[in-house]
Amino acid sequence: MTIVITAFERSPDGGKGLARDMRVRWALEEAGQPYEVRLVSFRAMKQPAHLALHPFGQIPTYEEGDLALFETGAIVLHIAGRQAGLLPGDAHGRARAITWMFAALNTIEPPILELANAKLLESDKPWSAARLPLVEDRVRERLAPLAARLGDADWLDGAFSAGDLMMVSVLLRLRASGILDEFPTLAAYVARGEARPAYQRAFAAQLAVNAG
Ligand SMILES: N[C@@H](CCC(=O)N[C@@H](CS)C(=O)NCC(=O)O)C(=O)O
Repeated sequence: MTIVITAFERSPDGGKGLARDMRVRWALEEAGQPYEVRLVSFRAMKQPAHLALHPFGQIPTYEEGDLALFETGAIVLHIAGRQAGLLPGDAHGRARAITWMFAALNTIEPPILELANAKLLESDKPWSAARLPLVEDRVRERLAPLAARLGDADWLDGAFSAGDLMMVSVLLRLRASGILDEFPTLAAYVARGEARPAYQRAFAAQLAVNAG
């Protein structure tokens, strides 16, 4: 059955891997699953046809036959659960990999999003300059224990898993801030993720949309 995901017709980052369809493309590439992409404009995302797929009018969505999903965590978990390679075979390893997916989305991503919002949406506010260092420190407070846990390992819990895919996807949005480079082992971890052939294929596909 054909898998169809949605992505930005015109991504704000020019298709450089920051829009969240990237993590779904990456998971599909890791799983060796072919997929098609339906591009949507910002206007179309808020129209009834797309809202029926995604109640919050966002991308990405995932359709496969009569199954329609939104939320990248749920989509990546669905993909990972059906193919070998993204989740360990043993039940405990699998549960730990899923825990890292939730940690990426619930613990690491929120302060990173807060930082992006502070820079993009609040820079003209009179209190912005005073608030920004506080927001940056909240990111560092999450990265320090993550770096401590990773130590000098390649991946968070043994072999590469959907937990690493999600963590790398979340962390790479930090690169432009310079904060990632304050944690060299995390910067190297992200680079390891980006070097994976499946990531490279997904990146090229996303870039091609915006280059056209
Ligand atoms: N929690 C959602 C977030 C989805 C999300 O924020 N998507 C962004 C693109 S990266 C979007 O559609 N932004 C446009 C908008 O919200 O209008 C997920 O992980 O899927």
